[in-house]
Amino acid sequence: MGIMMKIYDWPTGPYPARVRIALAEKGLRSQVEFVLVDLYKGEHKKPEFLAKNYSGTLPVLELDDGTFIGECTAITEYLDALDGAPTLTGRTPREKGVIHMMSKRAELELLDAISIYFHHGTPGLGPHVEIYQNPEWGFRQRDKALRGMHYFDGILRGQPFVAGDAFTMADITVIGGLIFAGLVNVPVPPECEALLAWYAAMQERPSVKNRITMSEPIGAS
Ligand code: GTS
Repeated sequence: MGIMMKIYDWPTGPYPARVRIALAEKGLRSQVEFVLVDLYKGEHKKPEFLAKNYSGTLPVLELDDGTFIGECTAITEYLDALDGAPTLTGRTPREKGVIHMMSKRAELELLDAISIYFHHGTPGLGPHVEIYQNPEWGFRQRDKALRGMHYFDGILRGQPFVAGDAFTMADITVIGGLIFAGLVNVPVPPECEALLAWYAAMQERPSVKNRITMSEPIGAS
């Protein structure tokens, strides 16, 4: 018995991956039902979905009281707070501040930049969904993401995780960025050795490794 939540999601998507990883880290998989929203059909831009999330993006969490929570950061904060023992978003004011900063920085400098590259510098989700594209903006954002990779490499040369000594939401956000970078063929530059080593270790974490298959019915083999 537990709270039943719905997550509107796209199983292989980099942003949905962030919430899938958080769910697994918190042991909440059994309390969630995944609802597929087809990005390539533009289902996330239809009025029915926009009523759930004005921004027209995935993932979205629906609580059993009908509340919708969009934004990976907000969803992760909610999930992490549920058991009263936060592990991903910080316990002390200092931890919370640093983790939030580094996660936001991972969005601004890496994940969101790669996402803009995908939507503007590549065919993205196709002509039905990408109604405005600005390739120059897209390529600039790809360059920004490459600079971001160097920034996080520098961080990881000095500490084991993105926000310090422990795995947190900030690591999950960088993982999302590198998943997206992999999908759009923007590899981590080979000189970013610390980032590459960290990412190799992250990919061995069960929450990261099993994130796509986790939406299969529990007990399915
Ligand atoms: N700021 C949002 C968040 O953090 O939740 C961004 C979410 C986002 O961009 N999600 C992607 C999306 O809905 C999903 S995926 O690309 O990772 O699968 N993209 C569709 C679109 O048209 O922007």
